[in-house]
Amino acid sequence: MQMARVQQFLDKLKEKHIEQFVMLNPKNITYVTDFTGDAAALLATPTKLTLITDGRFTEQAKREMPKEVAIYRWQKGLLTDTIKLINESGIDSVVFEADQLTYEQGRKFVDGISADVIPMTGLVEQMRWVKEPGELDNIKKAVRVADETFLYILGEIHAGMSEMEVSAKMEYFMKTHGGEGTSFDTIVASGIRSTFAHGEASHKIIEAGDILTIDFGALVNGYPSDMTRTIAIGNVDPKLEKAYYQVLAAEQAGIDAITAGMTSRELDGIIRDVFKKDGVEQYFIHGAGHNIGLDIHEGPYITSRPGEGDIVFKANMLETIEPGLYFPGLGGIRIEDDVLITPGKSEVLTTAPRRDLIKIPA
Ligand SMILES: [Mn+2]
Repeated sequence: MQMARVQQFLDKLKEKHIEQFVMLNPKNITYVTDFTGDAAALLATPTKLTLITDGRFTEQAKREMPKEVAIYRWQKGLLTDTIKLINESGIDSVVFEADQLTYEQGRKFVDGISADVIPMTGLVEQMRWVKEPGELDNIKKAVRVADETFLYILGEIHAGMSEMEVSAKMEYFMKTHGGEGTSFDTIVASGIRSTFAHGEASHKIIEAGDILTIDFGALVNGYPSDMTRTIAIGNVDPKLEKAYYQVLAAEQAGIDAITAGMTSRELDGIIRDVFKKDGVEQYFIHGAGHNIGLDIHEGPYITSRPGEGDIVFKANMLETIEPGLYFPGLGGIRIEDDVLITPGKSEVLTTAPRRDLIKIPA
């Protein structure tokens, strides 16, 4: 299967008339070659692929990559040897992933190469947008682990426990139930901390009357899931309880609408309109969702931003839909599910309960 991915990439180089391409984004390198280490560069011409890396990774690279990809162990430094190989190849122009280098590295790279140097971003990233069956299998497994983790943690959470204990228990569960890690540091934000849309677990003690947002995911074969649930510890402020159902309605509107052929902007509008009708749109302070793949956040994003908003969704993209409302000084609500786009009615992969605000007896 992986040789097909290599071929797809080489075809892309031919189609774009790229003489030589320097891949520096580790996830892009994983996508094309299956190599999962970091600290590497992939030098590609339409007929030859060379992975440049160091002694820590040569054995791993041999095992992971198709044998058609040559391995070059650098002597002086990753960037220095990459520049040397480019200069020795005698080509006239080289395209490189410009968003992967610091200013200093970029200057060294451009100054050191005798051929024309052309910065480019997004070529491989866009190849990654639509998921292949093997990728979808991994994401579905990662979603299943996250679903099980949520049901498990519901039985564990109680007032008096710290956010950190909740996240530690969840992460232990994920790693012992089919996950190899977490998609990102687990967010457990209780009470007033739930207004931090990305409040990673702290040592705060969860108390009766807290609203609690949990945003997490499991990693399976390098692919993540991403889910958010908000629950209550006993009775919470009625404004928050009301907001739960407003967020749920906005999310459901997005889930019902998302389909292949629609633009990101259209979907963004449908989700935001639910909040506008209720007059609460100013409390929705982040994006409405994103594609997931080797990176937890990938394009296309659900957005009305110029350019990005015009992107048309395709079947087998995997978008999260994750509206939220955050009231300063009070608390925040977010609900997030992973949705597989199809030409018809899209498929919600996550199954953890969300129809009613779950209240843990305090
Ligand atoms: Mn997300």
